[in-house]
Amino acid sequence: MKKILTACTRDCPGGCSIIATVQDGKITKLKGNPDHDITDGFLCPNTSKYLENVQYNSKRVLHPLKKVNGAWKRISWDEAFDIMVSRLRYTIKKHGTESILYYQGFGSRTALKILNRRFFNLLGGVSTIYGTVCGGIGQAGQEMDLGRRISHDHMDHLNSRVVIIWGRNPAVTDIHLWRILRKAQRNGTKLIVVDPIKTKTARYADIFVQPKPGTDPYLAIAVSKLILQKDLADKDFISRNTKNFEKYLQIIYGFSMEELSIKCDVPTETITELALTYSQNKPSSIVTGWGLHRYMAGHLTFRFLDALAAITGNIGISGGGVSQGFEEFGFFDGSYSLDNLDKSRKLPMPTIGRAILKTEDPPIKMAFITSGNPVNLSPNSNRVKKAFEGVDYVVMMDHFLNDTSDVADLFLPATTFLEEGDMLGSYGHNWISPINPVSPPEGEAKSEFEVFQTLADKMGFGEEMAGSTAEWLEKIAAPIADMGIQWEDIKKGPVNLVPEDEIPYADGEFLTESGKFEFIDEFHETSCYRKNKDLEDGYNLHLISSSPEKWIRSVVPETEMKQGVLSVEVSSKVLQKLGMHDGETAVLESPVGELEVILQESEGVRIDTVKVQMGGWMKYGKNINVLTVDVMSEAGNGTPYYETMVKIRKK
Ligand SMILES: Nc1nc2c(c(=O)[nH]1)N[C@H]1C(S)=C(S)[C@@H](COP(=O)(O)OP(=O)(O)OC[C@H]3O[C@@H](n4cnc5c(=O)[nH]c(N)nc54)[C@H](O)[C@@H]3O)O[C@H]1N2
Ligand SMILES: Nc1nc2c(c(=O)[nH]1)N[C@H]1C(S)=C(S)[C@@H](COP(=O)(O)OP(=O)(O)OC[C@H]3O[C@@H](n4cnc5c(=O)[nH]c(N)nc54)[C@H](O)[C@@H]3O)O[C@H]1N2
Ligand SMILES: [Mo]
Repeated sequence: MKKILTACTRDCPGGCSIIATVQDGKITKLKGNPDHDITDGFLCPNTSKYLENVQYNSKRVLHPLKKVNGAWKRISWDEAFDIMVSRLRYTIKKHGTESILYYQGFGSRTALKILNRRFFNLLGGVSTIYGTVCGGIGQAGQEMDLGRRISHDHMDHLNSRVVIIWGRNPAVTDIHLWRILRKAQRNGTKLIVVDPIKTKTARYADIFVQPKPGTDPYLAIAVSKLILQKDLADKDFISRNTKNFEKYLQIIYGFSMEELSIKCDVPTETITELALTYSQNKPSSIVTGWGLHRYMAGHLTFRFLDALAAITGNIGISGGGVSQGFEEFGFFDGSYSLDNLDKSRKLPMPTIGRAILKTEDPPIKMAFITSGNPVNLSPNSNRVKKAFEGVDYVVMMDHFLNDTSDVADLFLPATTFLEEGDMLGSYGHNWISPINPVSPPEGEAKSEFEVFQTLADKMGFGEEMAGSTAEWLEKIAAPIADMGIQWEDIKKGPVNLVPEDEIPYADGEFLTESGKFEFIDEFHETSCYRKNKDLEDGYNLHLISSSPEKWIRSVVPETEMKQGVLSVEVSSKVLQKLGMHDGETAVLESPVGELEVILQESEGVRIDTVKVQMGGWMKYGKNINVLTVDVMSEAGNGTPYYETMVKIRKK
């Protein structure tokens, strides 16, 4: 029996350090590493089941496959490489390198993935993607106020007297953060949850606030206005550290309390309770989630939350802050991607379907997709599917034949993190963890690193990609070595690269042009995607499609995917109005698509909202993204999934 230290590379802020047990060549157990403050010796229910759901799942593909007359046929790696090389050569000769699209998803974000883009840049600069289907919108907002998004270490929330969990559901999506927040609560910290849905997290809240979706800017303005009116603001902080305060005041005094309360549909008593609790129990922190990013003008929510923290002097102090996410590649030398050569054309990730369809000179003729399931998870899935169907040749690398494989021509079996050597940063904290191979690859699976190295060899620029994993990781980790931690040390165990007690902006030096905290100084109320038109057309319910508890995004084991239709949670009042009942099959319709669903009565959902789980597969009729609208956010090149309005009709 052997125990090997490694890390979980799944798309989750946890970035857990893992101890894997191997017995007779088989991995028998995954356990959380106790020597990691955040992982704290335990794993989420998802990764605890990784061995049966992914690693040894009978549906995992372990050999290259080629599509022949619509059916997958097993081929050898030699044949797979021959196909890729001849396709690449032909496509480049006929249409130029930019007719090739490289789409890198979020299924695994490890250090070596930087080299995938190196391959495509060396190839001559293909089309790649910009923007994001995940965060981005919030970063843009916080950069305007603070210069850079820097979050407090999770451990610092233990120093808060109040934590507002705003648009996040850590009880489901980040149980390691959740455990820390619950510990704070047991020590006397008040937990406030702001979410249009009464989530699992909300059920533990001391105060739960349930605004109308997408109206958080108004709620934040209302709370700030009350704090200022009651003279509870931190005047010192405002005068010493901020810019644009007068203009900000003009914005917030442009609304009456009643007007704001109506806009966000939160009673003034609740706004008062929120304002008093937050401002009178300093230090107070705001922990924001991805639910806030998924709106056209989501950056404004972040700007008004930053402003709320600034007027109360909750910035730059322990237990304060407006925390969001961390930079998973922030400590690595990303220049090895050669993206800085900027030779490539970029297509927008949030509207990838539309972009592929309209791109000319040259059009997209070949696509490579790694660690992503764009046909399932990009908005307006039907359009994305049609777009990839129109591409002559699609190569994908994954573990499973998911919705994207329906549009692929060649499938390459990827190794899992348990079969690879690599290094992991996290978007949920500042720890770096080693990834060590726990067992040899199952079947003929190969790592992305090996595939792109081999392909580079065959395309004639092998020496530019040559080197062992250790050699590349050492190069990529050079910025960490400059901090005094060598790659050899990282191999031994996880390290936190920013001390827990290092508080963002404690020195009052902001990274903005003025060096001060810059309040939002202009606010236009037009930032809603065609909502008025949607309402006229009878689409009167907000569609919130949030993270599933049992799975990570679309990584649902097909062995578990039940036939049947997607459940939609609706309020009993909506059912009454429609003359429909719990358990009834209905049609959910949006301006871009429709889906047969089963209605599930839920008191946790507002009367203007419906809630579903994302990640269900299209081929099982369960993909909610056939309804979501594909538009680009106003700032941050993000994806406003939750701007989609829907209606329910009888089947
Ligand atoms: N189990 C599990 N864990 C995951 C994932 C998974 O698929 N499964 N996915 C991972 C990924 S990729 C990410 S990005 C993170 C996301 O982590 P979270 O941000 O915690 O999760 P979400 O479910 O995306 O949405 C957060 C909450 O925002 C709320 N919300 C929606 N609209 C609004 C609004 O207008 N105002 C407010 N105040 N709240 C709103 C939703 O109701 C939801 O409860 O989770 C990661 N962790
Ligand atoms: N309606 C709706 N849609 C959403 C969201 C929402 O809230 N609502 N949230 C969005 C968010 S936050 C995100 S992050 C995106 C996620 O979008 P994607 O990144 O496209 O989605 P995943 O389901 O995580 O797909 C990752 C794929 O990578 C594969 N994979 C995992 N590990 C590896 C590996 O090591 N190598 C290779 N080659 N493949 C691997 C998995 O099997 C899976 O098929 O979805 C977005 N889509
Ligand atoms: Mo995400």
